[in-house]
Amino acid sequence: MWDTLLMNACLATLKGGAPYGLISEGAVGIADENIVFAGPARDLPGQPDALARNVIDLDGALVTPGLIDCHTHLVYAGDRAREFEARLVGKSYEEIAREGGGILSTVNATRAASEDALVEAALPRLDALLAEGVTTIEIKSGYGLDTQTELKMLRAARRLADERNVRVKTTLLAAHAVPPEFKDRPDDYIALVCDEILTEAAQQELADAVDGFCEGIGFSRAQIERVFEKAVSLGLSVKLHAEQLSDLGGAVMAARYGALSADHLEYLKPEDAAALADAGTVAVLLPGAFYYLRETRMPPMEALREAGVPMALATDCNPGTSPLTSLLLAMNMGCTLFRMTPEEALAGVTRNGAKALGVDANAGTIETGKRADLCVWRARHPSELSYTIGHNPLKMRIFNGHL
Ligand code: DI6
Ligand code: FE
Repeated sequence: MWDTLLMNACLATLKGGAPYGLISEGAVGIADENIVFAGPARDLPGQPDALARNVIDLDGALVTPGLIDCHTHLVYAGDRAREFEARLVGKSYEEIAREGGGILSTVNATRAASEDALVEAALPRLDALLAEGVTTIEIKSGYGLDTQTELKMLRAARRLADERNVRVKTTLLAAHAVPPEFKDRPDDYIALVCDEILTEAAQQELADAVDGFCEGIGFSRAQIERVFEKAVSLGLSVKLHAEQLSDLGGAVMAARYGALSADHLEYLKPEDAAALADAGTVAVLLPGAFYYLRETRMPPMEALREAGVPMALATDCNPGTSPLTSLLLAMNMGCTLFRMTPEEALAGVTRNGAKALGVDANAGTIETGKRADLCVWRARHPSELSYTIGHNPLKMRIFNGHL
């Protein structure tokens, strides 16, 4: 006997040839934590009541994979509301960063906070995401910039998975900014990242991947390559904040390292999309940051599409450039600001989000054998998820087979 059988569902499986992998009059069977049947109800191997202990009639409601937010900086202390004010009277994000505000102001607050305080501060943000159906989230460090605080952030991120029903993937982003102690000595800081922070994080199994900020106000391509070399030698996958504010060729370099993803990409040259496609590197688009910084240059969407680069969408939830805790709003922004189709937006927070985290064997589509992470929506068609603003149609969230 299966545990649960969802009947009379409109399934957006995100798999197969039909748009959204749509199956109307669909059914999903769940046993333990896994999907054991997904398809048209007429293909069920028996009568519903004989198949499962708990049969639920969804009356045609939409079912999607559980949502995946594959790029967040969810764990941090403090806020940057005053910086928001400063930007509104004319200061740029880069100016604020160069004056020691920006990322470094969050670094000060995060260093001063206890691990418990970081968990407490992150929980309301996490809860907002879960309320919209997120079942897997990536969380980066990067506001510690010293060994102790980077590890504290990663431990806090891991603890969130004990506090709530959610899968957490952690990413070490020690190469986010140059800390004040290393002012004007970025290469010495990169040495600390490689020789100590990365090694410790790997040894304590606190990081699932390694990220960097390749940017004028971050690190050069050569500096990030040193971090990637070390990460690869420790068996960790890599990803990169690339081409957000300028083109330093970070995405192509990341692709050379077989990166899971290259993120932002507003300044990516159209001809560089092919390198991402060849490496299977996912383009993670972050319209929240684009919106919040009032950027005007769009990622090269047509080139990404033509090259066949898988596109994911995420909140980039962070205190400076994207204080956004709604993945549904990110989907709408992906459509309105980046001209994604609602189908691309949904694939971006499911199938391709899973690929960006290297968890596509277990998540991201509704398929037999995958974990039963599912959302049931008060909606009839998947385009509705991208269509509304500020409306949360989530009806039921199923995590690891549990309703
Ligand atoms: N790019 C971003 O958008 C965030 N980090 C990064 O490398 C911003 C982080 C912040 O401003 O706190
Ligand atoms: Fe980011």
